[in-house]
Amino acid sequence: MKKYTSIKDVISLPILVEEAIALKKNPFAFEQLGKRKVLGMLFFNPSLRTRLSTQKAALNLGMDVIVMNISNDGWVLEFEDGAVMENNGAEHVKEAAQVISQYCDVLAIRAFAELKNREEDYAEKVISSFVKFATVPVISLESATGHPLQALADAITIKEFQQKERPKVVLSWAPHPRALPQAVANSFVEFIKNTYAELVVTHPKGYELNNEIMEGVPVEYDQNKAFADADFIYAKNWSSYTEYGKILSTDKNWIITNAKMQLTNSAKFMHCLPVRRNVVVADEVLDSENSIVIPQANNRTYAAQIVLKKILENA
Ligand code: AN0
Ligand code: CP
Repeated sequence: MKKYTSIKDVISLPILVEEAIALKKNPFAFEQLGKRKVLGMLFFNPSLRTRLSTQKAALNLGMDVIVMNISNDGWVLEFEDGAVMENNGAEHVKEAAQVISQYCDVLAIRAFAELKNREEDYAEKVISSFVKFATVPVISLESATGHPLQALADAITIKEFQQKERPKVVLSWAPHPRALPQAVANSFVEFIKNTYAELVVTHPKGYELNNEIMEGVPVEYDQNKAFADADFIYAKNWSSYTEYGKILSTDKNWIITNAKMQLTNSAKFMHCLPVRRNVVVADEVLDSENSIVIPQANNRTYAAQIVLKKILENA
C-alpha cells in the first residue's frame, strides 16, 4: 500500500478485514517491522480515538511516533499555488510537507471539512496537498470527505459480530446541535458497499449524501421502515450535502431509542464516537447489551495497524 486516504487504496476489503482480525489475535507478531521507523501525526482538529489507537498501532509494530497539533502549535499553512503570502499563511504546504517527510517514514493527517464551500471541501485541499508534496506515504485520520480508518474498523466490527452471511446494516442519520461533516457517513457507505452486507441508508429529506458515493445504495426516508429486520444500526449525524453544511432538521423523532431498536432483529448498535448521549442516542440504547461501541472503538487499533503494516511492507 502506497497511501491510505480512501477506499480506492484498498485492493480487497474482505481480505483486509480478515488480515486485521488475524493481526488482532497476535498484535506483536510484527514488532520488528517498524523498528527505527517514525510515524508522524498532524492534527488540525481534536481527537481521542484516532490519535491514541493509531499511536498504539504504531507502537505494536515497533515504530516510534511523533505527534503535532498543527493548528495550535504550527505556522498557519498556505495551500494556494502561486499565492502572494501577505495574509494569514506563514508557510506554504510545499515546504512543510517536504520538511516533515524528512523527519518521518509515514505521515498521518487529520483535517476536517470546513463546511463552508462544498467544492473546496470535496477537492480535499489539505490531504491532497500533503499527498502531492510529501515524499513519504500519507494516511488519512479523517479528511474533509472521508474517514477510512473508522470505516475499516466498522467493517471489522460488523464481520466479528455478524450472525448471518448477509446481515442488514442500516446507517441512520440522527440529530445533533452542531453541523458535522459527511466524512464518517461517506466512508461507511463506501466501505460497507464493498462487503457482503445489505446496506440501507435512512435520513430526513435534504440529507442526501453525494450521488457517486450512494450509487447502488437504497435510501429509505421512513426510519421505522428502514429499521425493520436490521441486524446493525449505525447512527451518525451529518450536515446537509445539498444545502452544504446546513442543519435542516433537529427532529427528536430521529433519536435512537429502545422503541426504535425494538423494530429491528435485535440489532447491534454502532457509533464511531464521540457521541452526545440523549441527543443522538438514548442512554438506554448506549448502555444496553446490544451496544457494541466500545469493541468498535477497540478495532480502531487493528484497522490502523493493518494499514501501517501494509504501508511498511509496501504490500
Ligand atoms: C466528527 C465528525 O463527525 O466528523 C468526528 C467523528 C469521528 N465529530 C464531531 O465533531 C462530533
Ligand atoms: N471516531 C473517531 O475518529 O474519534 P476521535 O475523533 O476521538 O478520533
